[in-house]
Amino acid sequence: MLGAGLLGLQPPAVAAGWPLQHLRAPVLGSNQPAWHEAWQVAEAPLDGHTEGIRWRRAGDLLFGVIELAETPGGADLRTLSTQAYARIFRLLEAQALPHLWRLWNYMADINGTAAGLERYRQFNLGRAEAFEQGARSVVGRVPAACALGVAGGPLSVAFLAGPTAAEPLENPRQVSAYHYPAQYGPRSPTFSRAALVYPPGQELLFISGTASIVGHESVHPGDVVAQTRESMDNVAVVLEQARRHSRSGGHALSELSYRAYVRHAADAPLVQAVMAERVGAAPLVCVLADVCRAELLVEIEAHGLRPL
Ligand code: 3EB
Repeated sequence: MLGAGLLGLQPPAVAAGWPLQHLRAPVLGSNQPAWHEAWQVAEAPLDGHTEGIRWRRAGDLLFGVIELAETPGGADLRTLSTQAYARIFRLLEAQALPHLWRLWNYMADINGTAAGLERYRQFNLGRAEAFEQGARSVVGRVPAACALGVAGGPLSVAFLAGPTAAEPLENPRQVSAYHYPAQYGPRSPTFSRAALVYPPGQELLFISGTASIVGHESVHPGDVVAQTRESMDNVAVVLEQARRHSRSGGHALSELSYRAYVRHAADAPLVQAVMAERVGAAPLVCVLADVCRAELLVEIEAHGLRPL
């Protein structure tokens, strides 16, 4: 095991022997109360704990998790975001594995406002500042990611890094997130729409959290079915971009594994019905989470693995 994500409200029964990101959110529309997403490797792993990052390295793959609690009177979310990323960048330099492939960002109250700025926008500020302080580009060659709100708990950032640069992909139907106009906050989000990455002998496609956004605008406010369809239209277009760059023959919609973040628990059956229409019986887990724009009701991410 390189590392894992645990989805569900219950904390792990026993402490994991590997870095584990616990997404403290209810699983929806399933009789399984908890799900694991496990990243398995063939090589013997090396464990580390550096500056609060729990990490594991196997060969040239590195997975890690950092959780930073927000304490009363302590650092704000912008500062914590900068700290989390700065620590990750230092670890990657020390391990000589500079290339971030995928990030999973979770935080409490993502749509709440503090000191006049929405907390997601504070996170974007802190993240962009860390990329700049780490002499990393904030446009173009940036990792795939997601950023969601959960009911409480620390800022939690998990990452997968490797020895080669990820091939970033964008969506021609959408303005690149790193070029969103200033109406969405003082600093744009730092992520690509998808990334193709190459663990030994494999091609791994990460499709970032994908929402009902066309150009840079949210569409279908209040209509979760239309938002899910629009999100999947975006996923399909990103997948077509991936096919053009793929070295493995391309990934099919029905062969990916999906995660849907759903703002209102009651919407889960509607999201599941649209997903069944679009991806058939492909693996799907729905979790209750807040998307980073208040009008967005659903966000969908996916990954696929193919042998080379
Ligand atoms: C969007 O397209 C929806 O800030 O890392 C999706 C994926 C979204 C990643 C991030 C945000 C992020 O803008 C939100």
